Amino acid sequence: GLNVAIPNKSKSIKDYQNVYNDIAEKIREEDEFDNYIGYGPILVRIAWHSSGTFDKNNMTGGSFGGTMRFKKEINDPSNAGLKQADEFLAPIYKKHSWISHGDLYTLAGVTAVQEAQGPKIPWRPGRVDQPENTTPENGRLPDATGDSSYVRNYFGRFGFNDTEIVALIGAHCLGKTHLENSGFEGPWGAASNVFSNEFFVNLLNENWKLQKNAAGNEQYDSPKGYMMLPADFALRQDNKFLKLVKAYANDQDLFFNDFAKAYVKLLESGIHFPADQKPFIFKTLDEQE
Ligand code: CCH
Repeated sequence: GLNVAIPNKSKSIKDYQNVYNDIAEKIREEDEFDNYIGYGPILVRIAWHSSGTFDKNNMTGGSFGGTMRFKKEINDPSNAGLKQADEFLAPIYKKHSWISHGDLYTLAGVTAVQEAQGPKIPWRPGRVDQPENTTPENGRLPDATGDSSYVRNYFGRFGFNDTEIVALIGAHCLGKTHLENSGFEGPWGAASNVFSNEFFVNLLNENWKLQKNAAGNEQYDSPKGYMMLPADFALRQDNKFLKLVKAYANDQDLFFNDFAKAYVKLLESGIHFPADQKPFIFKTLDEQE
């Protein structure tokens, strides 16, 4: 059934801003991770994958129960590489052990977007750790070889429309694919630790060539060394998706606005928040200096 958020009454925005700050400072300190991309992208990915198990048809999965902390979920082949995000967060959890895992994973994803110069992401606490037997089965995350109808159908499981789908995949401005994790290799652009509309600009403007990579999987490669997954390239191959790709390539503010709304919805999938629970908007480290 629908999970009802239970915000911790003894905690205020200050307590969560402290967790935010500890995550943000650790991102800054450990900037050498993944050849100086840093931990931001992998934290966005763990927030999305802990939410991306949601299925509105039977109201299971999602970020509420924090089940990414269990072996069965972190060892899902789709989550390859995310152990490093979990390990990054372990000392943060140790220091603030009053926080639930679902709140921690999603707050880390919010911190990472904001600290990478992305939009403000309003965030609400109240997820509650659930026992291991509530861990969703493996295989609920998307297949990177999918075409446009696969991608539209996949995100239909969350109730997302075309705008939300295209905006969310714009998070691929961050980070890279790793052959050893996913069987794909390379970054989507030049600034892998800056949140921007670069994914859409590159998707439209680069000279893409479908090639087999070292793992034998087909991916789109550009002369500048960028890549696109087949499921990314699908956004060019469908007229409704393409219209949105062009809009975001031309207008970063529009992308930031639509991304923030869709990301909040993703991170809150399957959770009912009390009507009077106002979201928190955190300050970046820069804004606090
Ligand atoms: Fe993604 N993503 N993603 N993705 N993703 C990968 C990496 C990142 C798909 C496949 C992959 C979203 C949607 C999709 C990030 C955020 C989001 C990788 C490489 C694959 C494969 C993993 C590796 O090799 O390490 C597919 C398919 C879809 C949908 O169709 C959404 C939605 C988000 C967030 C809102 C981020 C960030 C990364 C980079 C991680 C890193 O380690 O650098």
